[in-house]
Amino acid sequence: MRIGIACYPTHGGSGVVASELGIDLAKRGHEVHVFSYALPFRLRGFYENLFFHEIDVGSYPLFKYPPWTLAAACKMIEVADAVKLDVLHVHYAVPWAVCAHLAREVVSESCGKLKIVTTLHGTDITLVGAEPTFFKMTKFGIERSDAVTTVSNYLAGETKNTFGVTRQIDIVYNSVDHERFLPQPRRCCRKHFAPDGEKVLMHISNFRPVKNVTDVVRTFALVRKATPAKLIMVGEGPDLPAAREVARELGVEKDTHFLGNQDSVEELLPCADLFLLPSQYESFGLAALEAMSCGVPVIATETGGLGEVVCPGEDGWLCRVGDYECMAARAMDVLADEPRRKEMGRAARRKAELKFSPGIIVPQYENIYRRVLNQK
Ligand code: GMT
Repeated sequence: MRIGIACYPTHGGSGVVASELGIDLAKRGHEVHVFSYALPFRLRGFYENLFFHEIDVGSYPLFKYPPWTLAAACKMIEVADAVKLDVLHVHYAVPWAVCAHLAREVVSESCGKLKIVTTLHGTDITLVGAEPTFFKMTKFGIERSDAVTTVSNYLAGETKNTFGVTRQIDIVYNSVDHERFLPQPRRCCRKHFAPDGEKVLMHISNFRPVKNVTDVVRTFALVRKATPAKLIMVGEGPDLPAAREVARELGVEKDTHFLGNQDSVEELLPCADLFLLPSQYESFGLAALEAMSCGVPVIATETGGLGEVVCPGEDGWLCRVGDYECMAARAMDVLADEPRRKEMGRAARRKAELKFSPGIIVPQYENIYRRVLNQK
């Protein structure tokens, strides 16, 4: 098939899912065309059958706000016409689903009817799309797509409740490349961050308020009181200064490493003993899954779709949102019993391989593409 994929290029789950899917589809022999306004960071490198189309808005004195969504639709039209795209798979409803719809309306007859698949990732439904400004546009995008997928059962329910849609929604979980996200550290980062054998806790996110990053630091400060430990914070975003401030207030700044954005988190994750994800809301929790694939147990919050990823007592623990004391207590229990921690890590790894591998997830998308192509 000739498949277009549109996504955000920045450090965020939807762009990662879209990029990894594009690579996997190209490896499986499909011709893949990726649309974004910059090269998504997980797409760096050369892949046969995979093409990148940059959306360039240009500038004009009249435009205070250059119309990048129109530019996106124009790029989709240009490529769909040129290569005869079969399917356009957009990731994150706002504004991609509407851009795709516009492109389909304009695309020449010669292309046939371009099919649109929209994957909803989370805040496109719970925050951005639910906001009055975008509500009707988001609903329109969902209703006009030929297929809609969500990344968890939870998000499918939220979509139906929030937008009152009754259409079929397919649930396709996030996947992880378990051959790249491995339990063995490839570089000796553990020694670098924890030279005296301290325990290592890690968090990765884009530090938006929904990620509740200050609770990572609060959890760590309690753990640090009980045992020598280091915290590695990966990512950047609006709440980074607040996280630094809490680390300073609680006296753990010397034991906390803020690494900023990192492209190859698979090199860092295996150095961790535990992964912390105290989100206020999480539709799936791709970062947790990537940690699990590296054999790292996860302490997260009981919110959104995280319960579909982490099984309490088996490969991690879940606590109520905001209950960092619970997270710290769970973390200390796990860290105090190394054989048990390792067993949880093995269970996490097994789950990543058996339930969330690309070999299981990618064919689910292929089946959806085939289904929409066969629809009248
Ligand atoms: O925050 C978002 O909703 C956007 C998205 C992103 O681009 O960062 O993250 C979401 O999509 C991921 C991939 O499907 C999910 O694993 C994340 O749980 C989800 N984030 C949230 O729901 C907060």
